[in-house]
Amino acid sequence: MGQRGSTQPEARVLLLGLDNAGKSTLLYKLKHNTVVGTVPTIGFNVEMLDVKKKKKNFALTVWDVGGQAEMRRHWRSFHQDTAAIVFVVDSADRARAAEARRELESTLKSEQLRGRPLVVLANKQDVDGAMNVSELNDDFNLRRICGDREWYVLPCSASTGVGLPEALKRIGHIVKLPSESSSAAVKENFKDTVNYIKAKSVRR
Ligand SMILES: Nc1nc2c(ncn2[C@@H]2O[C@H](COP(=O)(O)OP(=O)(O)OP(=O)(O)O)[C@@H](O)[C@H]2O)c(=O)[nH]1
Ligand SMILES: [Mg+2]
Repeated sequence: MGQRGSTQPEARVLLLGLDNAGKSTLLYKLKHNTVVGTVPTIGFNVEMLDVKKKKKNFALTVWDVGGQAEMRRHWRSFHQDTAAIVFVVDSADRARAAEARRELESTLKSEQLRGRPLVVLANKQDVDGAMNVSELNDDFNLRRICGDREWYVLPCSASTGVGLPEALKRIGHIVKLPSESSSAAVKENFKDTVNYIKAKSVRR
């Protein structure tokens, strides 16, 4: 049963990114379609968003965790039960792109996030000179750091709202609902077993 006492399925999404990337602005724009003045998040914000998948309604519980350096140490406490990761990048801040990439790369190494789908949002596209999606893709070397998980990079502006409907739709598509995750877990177990058998037979 969902947190709200309904039988509507729910999936948990983790919103991460450096401080000032625009995570909280994005969350409240999605929730209330308005730009609220934000302060750096100390701790986290959590909101539920209603989305549709295959004509069914479900709820995304979105956890927006503060991105300041001292907050990043706590990100791993939020990894458990995450159905999808959304990593927000300030595309206008080229000077911090390497720092953002390092944080994403280290996050993706988490065992609890293994195989979880990822959406990278190239935020602040309204700012002149912002990195576009293909620059970000190359700069972050996403193909390498994402491995075999499902991943996408999408442009957006949390301030203007451009790209947000597409981003939400994509997140809704990639999230595995509890019923779907159990079949994904079965497939994952199957893959592990096959790899184990292969490794054993090579050794002989
Ligand atoms: N121009 C522009 N500014 C944005 C955009 N999104 C967010 N901002 C601004 O960026 C600043 C930081 O936004 P936040 O949403 O507080 O950033 P955050 O990622 O939640 O930061 P932490 O809570 O410290 O991790 C604010 O001044 C926002 O108004 C955007 O798409 N375009
Ligand atoms: Mg914030």
